[in-house]
Amino acid sequence: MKTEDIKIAGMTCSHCKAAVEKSIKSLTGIIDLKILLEEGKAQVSFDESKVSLKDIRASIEEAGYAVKN
Ligand SMILES: [Cu+2]
Repeated sequence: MKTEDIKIAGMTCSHCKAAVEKSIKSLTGIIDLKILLEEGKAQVSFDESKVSLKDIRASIEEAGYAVKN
């Protein structure tokens, strides 16, 4: 298992938070997810054999938000 902090631009309200959450959680292999709205980041724990950081970044972008790292 790996845990990464991903910085996300453009999340301004609970709706944004929910959209990002839903998108990341739709991936297989996500073990734990915390979205910190005020800090503009997501703390994601995932199974590296099932999903990559690249996939997670892509899912955030699909939800309409930019990944900063
Ligand atoms: Cu919003």
